[in-house]
Amino acid sequence: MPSPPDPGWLPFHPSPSKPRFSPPAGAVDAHCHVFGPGDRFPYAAERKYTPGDAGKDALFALRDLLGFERNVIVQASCHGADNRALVDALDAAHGRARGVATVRADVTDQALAELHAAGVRGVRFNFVRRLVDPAPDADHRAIIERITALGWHVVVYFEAADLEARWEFLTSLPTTVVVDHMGRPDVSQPIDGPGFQRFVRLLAEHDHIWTKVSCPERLSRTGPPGYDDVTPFARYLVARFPDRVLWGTDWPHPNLTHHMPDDGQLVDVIPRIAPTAELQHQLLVDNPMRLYWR
Ligand code: 0GY
Repeated sequence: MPSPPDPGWLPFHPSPSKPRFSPPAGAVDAHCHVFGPGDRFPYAAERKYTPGDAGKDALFALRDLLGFERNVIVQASCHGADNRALVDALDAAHGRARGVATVRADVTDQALAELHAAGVRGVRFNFVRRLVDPAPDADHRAIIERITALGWHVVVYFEAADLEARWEFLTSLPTTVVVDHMGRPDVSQPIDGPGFQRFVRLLAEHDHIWTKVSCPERLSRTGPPGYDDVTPFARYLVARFPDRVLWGTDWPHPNLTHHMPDDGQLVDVIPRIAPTAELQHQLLVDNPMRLYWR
């Protein structure tokens, strides 16, 4: 029997609006997930939350509604290192999706080759303790040794408070490193304050480090529809690092407790953080294509 979602779990928006902003042809939603369905792809025993199912068909319908052409599907912690739901979605996307997997240090070469054939182009290291018990860095380094030959990169998720402790690790990696959700800044603090500027320095001094200017719904205190307190942070990063930023919906938005975003409204934030057609094209097409469809 699949487990029911956690009490109070917020399901994804049942009828997102059609955005007013039309993404450029070939746009990529570079951060989204698939969950289950749990009766076919059971959630991991070591998971810290049980989501409601959010399968590939709903994801692809959302992609089409929002005017995107491609997805990058990121393995979420609730599936642990069992990437079967991810691979199933990649297969069904017929080349219109790539994946970021979670693997353990003892993953076999054959398993990596199969993930690559399915469309996986990176691994995710999650350091958020609410979501996982982080693996030791020795494990991360062992995984990196295995994936560099495949041309993969690393996606990392951490809280702003952990940046200092992770600095040496992140800056020493030989691959491209993509930091999820702008390193989760405290947006009640000023942009030119020490917290956010430490993150800016990480990118300014290390051009192998990229970031996703995603997830205003997780970071905002002012909330929808405009997420006005988050947009200046994202706009700053897009202006400063236009060739190292990615954007994603974060559908189906796990672990939100206050509101569930309308994904159409999230897309309408894009022209406010990337105000010119050129910046929009870099953010939504050129950068993700360079990283995932080479
Ligand atoms: C996200 C954010 C979250 C969850 C996960 O792997 C995950 O379970 O990343 C979160 O709860 O902040 O990017 O989906």
